Amino acid sequence: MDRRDFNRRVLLGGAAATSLSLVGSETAGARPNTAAAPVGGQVRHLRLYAEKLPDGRFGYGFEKGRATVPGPLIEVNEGDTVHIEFENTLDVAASLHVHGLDYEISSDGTAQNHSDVEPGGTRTYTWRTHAPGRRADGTWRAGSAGYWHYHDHVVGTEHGTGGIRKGLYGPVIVRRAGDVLPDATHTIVFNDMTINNRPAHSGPDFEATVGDRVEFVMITHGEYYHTFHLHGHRWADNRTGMLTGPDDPSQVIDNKIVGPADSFGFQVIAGEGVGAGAWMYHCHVQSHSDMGMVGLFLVRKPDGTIPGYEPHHPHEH
Ligand SMILES: [Cu+2]
Repeated sequence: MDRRDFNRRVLLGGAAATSLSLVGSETAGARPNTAAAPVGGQVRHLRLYAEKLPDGRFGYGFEKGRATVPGPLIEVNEGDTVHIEFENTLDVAASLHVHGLDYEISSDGTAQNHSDVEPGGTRTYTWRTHAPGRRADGTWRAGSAGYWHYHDHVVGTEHGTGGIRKGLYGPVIVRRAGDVLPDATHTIVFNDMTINNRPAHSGPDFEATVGDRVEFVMITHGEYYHTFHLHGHRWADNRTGMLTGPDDPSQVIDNKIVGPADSFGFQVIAGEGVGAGAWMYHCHVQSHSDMGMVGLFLVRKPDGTIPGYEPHHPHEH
């Protein structure tokens, strides 16, 4: 997702997001590395559709006929409330179930409590978020900020096993006021033995220019445990993927074990200290990478070239 899509995505959040979209446009051309998430508290309205794609996959989309796998990024700030008017255009019941955010049982997205949606039906799901703070009993309550995700919970089985398998999943980012905003955000989902339900050895590949601040949201679904590895770049194993300062004890890593329904995210400066290149990311379980769980982080020089890179031909492996 590039900055243009970022603005579009933010605008989809409604009028409440205007100030954030202005940040993006005002800094276009300059590097918006220091753009930061605002204080939350907005009420946003989204529409989301579940659709069957021409190739048989299922996807979520903000507009009819525009569903994707993974579904679109839903990005909010701590304190925001999101009302999602969900329309199910599939010929089977489907739903929307989110991880990490606050929702009442009526927005759980399960058949058990009748919060799923029949074919052709519509339902509004409400997600709330909160900033961290001290409880009345003195203990500390975590805020909602984090890299989370949503998925179907009813297609195929009462756990949405068939819906997830076909592609009904997507990313959610809840930002804390002051969090650094990236130039671009990309979503990588290890789902069974695929990445984003794509054929083996076919990416997805993501492009950037040296110096871009690039954010990755990494989600896992399906039957297997994997390890996520990115070449040439590292991140901190904490909420944001960034160290808060010289004394932050978070471990810095370039490889992380992940299992079904896990999610995490991080930002890197493309090519920092290492330069342009076709940097692999892949599952590091050897048989999995050999079977095609691999894609490229294509980091270009300012002149647009990528040293040593010859575009690969996905089906000739
Ligand atoms: Cu794997």
